[in-house]
Amino acid sequence: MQLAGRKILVVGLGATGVATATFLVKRGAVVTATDSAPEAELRPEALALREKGVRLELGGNRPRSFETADLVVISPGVPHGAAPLDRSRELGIPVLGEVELAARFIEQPIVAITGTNGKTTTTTLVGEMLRRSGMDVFVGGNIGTPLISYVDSDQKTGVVVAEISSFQLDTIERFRPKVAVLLNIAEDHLDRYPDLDAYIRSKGRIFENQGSADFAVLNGADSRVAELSKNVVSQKLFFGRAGFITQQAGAEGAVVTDEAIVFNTRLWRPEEHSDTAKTKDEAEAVVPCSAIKLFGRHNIENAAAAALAALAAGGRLSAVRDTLQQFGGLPHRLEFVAAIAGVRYYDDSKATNIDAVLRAIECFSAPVVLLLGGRNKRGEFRLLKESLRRRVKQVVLFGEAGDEIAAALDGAATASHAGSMAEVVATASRIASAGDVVLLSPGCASFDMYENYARRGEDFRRNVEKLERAE
Ligand code: UMA
Repeated sequence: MQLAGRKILVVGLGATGVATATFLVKRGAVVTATDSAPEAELRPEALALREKGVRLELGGNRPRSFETADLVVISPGVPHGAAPLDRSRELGIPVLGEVELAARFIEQPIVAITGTNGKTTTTTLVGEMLRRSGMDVFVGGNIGTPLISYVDSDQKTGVVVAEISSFQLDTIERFRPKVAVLLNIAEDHLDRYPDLDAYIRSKGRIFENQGSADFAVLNGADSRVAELSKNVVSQKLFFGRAGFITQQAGAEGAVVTDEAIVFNTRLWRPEEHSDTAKTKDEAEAVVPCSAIKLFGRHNIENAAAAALAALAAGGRLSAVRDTLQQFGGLPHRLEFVAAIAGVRYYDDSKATNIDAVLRAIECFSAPVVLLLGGRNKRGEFRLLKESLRRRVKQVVLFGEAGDEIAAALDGAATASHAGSMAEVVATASRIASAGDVVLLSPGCASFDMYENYARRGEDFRRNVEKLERAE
């Protein structure tokens, strides 16, 4: 792809825009970068682009820049249907996302992971499984480091493992992962998509450029994913919970039972360890749940998907097993914080949609005091009612959406309201008794009170630790 001398407009100056503009200007493009936020709100790295020769247009978009560029590259946070972008398209100016741009320069096989929940955990697992298999791996994308930074670094790894969001899929054209994983689809981001179908279509795009030599790892127990799988032409590997998985007869993949992941795939390659197979499980393609360190049933499903993806990408069985045995999870995802007076506190701040909250509640057999709230992404809180009645002792509501959630729950659980996180934690600790679980699984975005979900989780931890010290 020719970049030198081309007039390229970069839209959005967060992590993606900064990395994209840096890459393009180094390759000789004439780069203008624009952000709707004013200068005072941008990070120093964005402003430092001026010294690299990038023209900045801040605090709004100049329509003319969208009409005169040779190419427009947008960040995932910029809605791809925004008016100035439509104008560029009308004029025949290509509009690409950063992932599409990066992928055009990546020759290595890409393992791409998408889904509403579990993307980051699964991406991390796949990266680790391949690393332990002796492969040189780059892990990036929605997980944090933009793919374009990998291209820019001139680093050449054997494989690229990328977490890919629906926002990033909205602006692909030729992006073709060697292995594409779709973990699940639940209601999310309805503040950005016109309806759920549009979000589902976006997720399905991860497979659209694959061919018969590629692999698709699909959740066969998720009806939306199963439906999308009908149009997938690559080699399908299904995973999912026993009793729910609906796959074609003879389909390859992995079934998750209460006790284990049972694999049924030629990728298991028993010959790899036939001389060294120490246990019956190894010979029989079974990984017992007791050999998986991650907590929660949904994580066993993520583990199954990660194992299939890693094997499809050439990973070794022993590395898959070792990783599952040793990887205990990521911060702010059902992360154990402390046990105080017999009450266990968990930080699941990353749960920003209803499905993630349901998954979290299901992980505990003990009564749960659930902390819900933040900025609603048009989530349907009434869908929590049944689970709340069965498992939740009380809810503590906070943030912008507190009242709205109370109305949607309609008395399904006793609710208290609190303001700051300090009040939320203090209220929860008064309600909980020994044996209970206090679970921050807010079902909302954090932006009403925090910069991001991580800051919210850290504030929760700080307040729980204060409580611990006061004991
Ligand atoms: N902006 C505009 N015009 C707009 C909208 C935004 O100029 O219409 C500007 C904002 O003022 C801001 C910049 O764009 O300065 C932000 O761009 P961005 O939102 O794309 O943020 P980045 O920092 O580039 O981070 C993005 C992903 N963010 C989003 O998708 C919202 C990061 O995922 C990702 O790690 C990073 O690229 C690298 O690939 C975060 C995320 O929340 C973790 N993702 C969502 C999720 O996981 O649910 C999809």
